[in-house]
Amino acid sequence: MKAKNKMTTLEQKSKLLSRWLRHRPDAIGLEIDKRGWVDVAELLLKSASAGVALTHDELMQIVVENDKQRFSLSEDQTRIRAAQGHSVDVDLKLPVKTPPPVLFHGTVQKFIASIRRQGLLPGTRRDVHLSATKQTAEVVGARRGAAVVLIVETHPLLLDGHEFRCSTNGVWLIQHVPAKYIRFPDK
Ligand code: HQG
Repeated sequence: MKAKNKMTTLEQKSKLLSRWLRHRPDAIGLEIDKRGWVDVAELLLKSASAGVALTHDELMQIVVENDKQRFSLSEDQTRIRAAQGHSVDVDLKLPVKTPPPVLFHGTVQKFIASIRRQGLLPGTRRDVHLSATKQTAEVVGARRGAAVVLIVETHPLLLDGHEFRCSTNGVWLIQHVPAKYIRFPDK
């Protein structure tokens, strides 16, 4: 890591932040609390120790300019957390929220047979991620190949007691979407 230090761009630092705050705080010995918060001063120190020179100004720039607003600061700005996408065991305590009638999930064809059997599962993350717009779901799916967009009607899920939460950056989160609630594209 040290040798690459000079090459670490802001975008690379932002990706490292996602990794540390969502998946691998242990990679640089960071303490993450149950709500996903990490102390900003500790983050800067541990990042430097790991060979990634991240200044306070750079961190603030990443938080403000991140294309998906992936990071949130505490009110007093002393702590930072990822807005969603965690695989580490955290509970962000996001309030339950009523979603719009239809949400979207972007995926790829190779997962469809399994999703038809098991519904949408969170995999390694804490929650299944759903998008408010078809366009966003297309972008999410396209990370893995030709996007397939599934439609989730939320009303029947709400009637059956399923809970939705919405991250501060607008990603809809749910524990599981059984297959019967999913509309698959016609084939
Ligand atoms: C699939 C990015 C087989 C699911 C994005 C997806 C998003 C199943 C993959 C955020 C399945 C999980 C999350 C089942 C679900 N059988 N495959 N039963 N149920 N899948 O990355 O939703 O840039 O954990 O369709 O923009 O792709 O990181 O979730 O393809 O908002 O901020 O299993 O990550 O945001 O993949 O993406 P992921 P996702 P960031």
